[in-house]
Amino acid sequence: MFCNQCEQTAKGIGCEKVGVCGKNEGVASLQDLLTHALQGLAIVAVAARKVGIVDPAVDHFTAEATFACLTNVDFDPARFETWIRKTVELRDSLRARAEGAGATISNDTPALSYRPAADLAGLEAQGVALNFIPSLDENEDLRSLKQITLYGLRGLAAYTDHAAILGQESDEVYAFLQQALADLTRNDLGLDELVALVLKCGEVNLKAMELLDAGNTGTYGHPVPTPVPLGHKAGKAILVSGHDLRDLQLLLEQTKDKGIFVYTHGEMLPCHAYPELKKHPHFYGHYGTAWQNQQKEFAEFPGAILFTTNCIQKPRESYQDNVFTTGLVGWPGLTHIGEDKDFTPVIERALALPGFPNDEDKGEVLTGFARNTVLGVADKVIEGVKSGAIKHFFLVGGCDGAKPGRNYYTEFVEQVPQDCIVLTLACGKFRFFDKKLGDIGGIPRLLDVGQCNDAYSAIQIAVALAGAFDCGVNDLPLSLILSWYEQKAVIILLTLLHLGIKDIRLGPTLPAFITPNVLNVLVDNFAIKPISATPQEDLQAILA
Ligand code: FS2
Ligand code: SF4
Repeated sequence: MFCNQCEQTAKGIGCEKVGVCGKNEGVASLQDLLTHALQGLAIVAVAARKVGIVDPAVDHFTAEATFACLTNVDFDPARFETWIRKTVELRDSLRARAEGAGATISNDTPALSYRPAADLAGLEAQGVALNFIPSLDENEDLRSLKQITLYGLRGLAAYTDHAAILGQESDEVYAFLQQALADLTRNDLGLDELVALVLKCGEVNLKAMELLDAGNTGTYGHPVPTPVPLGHKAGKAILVSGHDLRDLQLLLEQTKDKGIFVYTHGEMLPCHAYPELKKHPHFYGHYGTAWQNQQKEFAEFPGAILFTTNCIQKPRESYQDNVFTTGLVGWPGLTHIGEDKDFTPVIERALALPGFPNDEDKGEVLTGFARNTVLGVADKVIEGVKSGAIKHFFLVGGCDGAKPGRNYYTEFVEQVPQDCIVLTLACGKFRFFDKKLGDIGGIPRLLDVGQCNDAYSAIQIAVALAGAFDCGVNDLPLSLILSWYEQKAVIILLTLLHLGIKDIRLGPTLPAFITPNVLNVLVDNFAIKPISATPQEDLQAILA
């Protein structure tokens, strides 16, 4: 296996024997094989589009299966086998229809003629034989750009799938996903064309995130400022992790009047701010911090745990019977709740477990500062900047992870001067989410915009402020201090680059899949920079 798609990749180079995330060689090979098969399906889908055939089932399947290869989503070999076989079935049936309508599709890439082996061991051997990442391109800079594209596509597919679940889809997004997957099989694309493809990923992702924002706010209302308890109530308990709002909604409906309190974990925290979710009286509080602490935190949770998306880690024996998965997330041996979303097994498990013995007050945190709320007080914000009461905004957000260097983000927020405001989003916020930073003229100094899935909201805030000050986003007193871990962070970064946003500081380390030459392109065009050794250095440079 060779995988270097995430920030925790072994030795900062690549996972070659087993993933630091827990992915074994078999699953890594199956993910490579699935991606290869999806490229064959994508080439056929592109050809089919040209003769007027668009298949919504193929489109949504492509997004789902691409998302399944994102870090920490699915570790279950059996499901990858199902996806690989289905990909080839869809490819062959769509091909027959497209050719029947006049399309010409040659067999000039192995992805088009690929035939799955008879069993799982055979599939894994096929995946190993692909040598997928090294074979993307002989030239390491072109390979680097193809990897950025592929990982960006996995992030794009995640947002596309989330939006589709809430009924928001766009043919433009699906068509691009397929075209880009197909383009990655080509060996005639040069540096400039691949840089353009990378930026196009960012552009299309803006559309995907807009759709997701429309899905979330259209279904559940605009988030409103909401205090969220960090303690618990006496009683049975279910913890919901991941990112999926619909799963949470359905679970809240199915647990009504059952004497169970529902808690959020990790990226689900901002769900407390949606009117259509917060209206449930048994939707109580937030438990725990970011994904990388789950093995310790889940062991201490006295109820059932539902994982709706990434980031799952190997469940410890002490709590594995309490953990359930749904949607694309999976771990072999755990009970998976299927498309019927019947959460009865989760509820029964919660009722069988002890729950919390007593009420405990551990304070609260504020969430709900998505675009509607922040822009609702835009006049106050603008006045604060004009009067000098607000000197600067910092967007400190992105993914959390296990590296000790991530303390940088905690210290950064602690050291932000009193006349500055911190906007945050995604699970990186757990480095400082419970800090009491006070307010400036009634505007809290720490504003939680939402999940990584809500990056669109943060972009809209920046764009609206730039409009109000009649300047570009780069001219605002705003700096982006981002942390990355997986491929949703990659695609958000590409969207920011597409928007021409400069001077982004990125950490804790730069991606292993970016070569020095490709980094030079990014530095020259976008002045992107790694975070410094200490927050003091960066704060001084920014505020000078
Ligand atoms: Fe955090 Fe993990 Fe949200 Fe990422 S919970 S790192 O995949 O999606 O941010
Ligand atoms: Fe390694 Fe990350 Fe790939 Fe897992 S996803 S195998 S940790 S690079």
